Amino acid sequence: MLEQTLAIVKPDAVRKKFTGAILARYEKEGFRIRAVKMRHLSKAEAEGFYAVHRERPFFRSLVDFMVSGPVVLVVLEKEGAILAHRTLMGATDPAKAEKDTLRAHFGESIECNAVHGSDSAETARFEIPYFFPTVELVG
Ligand code: YYY
Ligand code: MG
Repeated sequence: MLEQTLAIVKPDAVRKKFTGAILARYEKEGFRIRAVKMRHLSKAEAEGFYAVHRERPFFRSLVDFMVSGPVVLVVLEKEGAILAHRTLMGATDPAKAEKDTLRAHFGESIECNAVHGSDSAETARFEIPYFFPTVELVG
């Protein structure tokens, strides 16, 4: 099934100029980039985006990190995009991420792990419109 997923190039990867390499990898792996924009998230936006984690011990630090610099927000499309992107990202902790995954290549720590990806169809249905009103999805 043709699916869409939300990807975020996180502030650590943008700072290190990995945006181009990450977007190139998406195209190489057969994803179609349906929308892309660079934004510096507000604290409220980052808190709302990660609301499912608000009781977790890492929540404050995660929000501070996500607003520490610009991010690149991307809607990717492909057959089975959600799982395919999670596989391409690798484990949350870059030290445990499978070889040749984005987090293995570009992540530096469990917090500064280079990329975000929706983890289910339900999550994608929340995350995509959170940053992209339908009208911005072109092509
Ligand atoms: O979906 P994924 O990003 O792989 O991990 P989540 O468990 O949803 O956590 C979201 C985000 O929180 C993770 O990418 C980094 C951060 N985080 C953390 O800083 N420390 C942890 N122990 C777990 C997650
Ligand atoms: Mg997650």
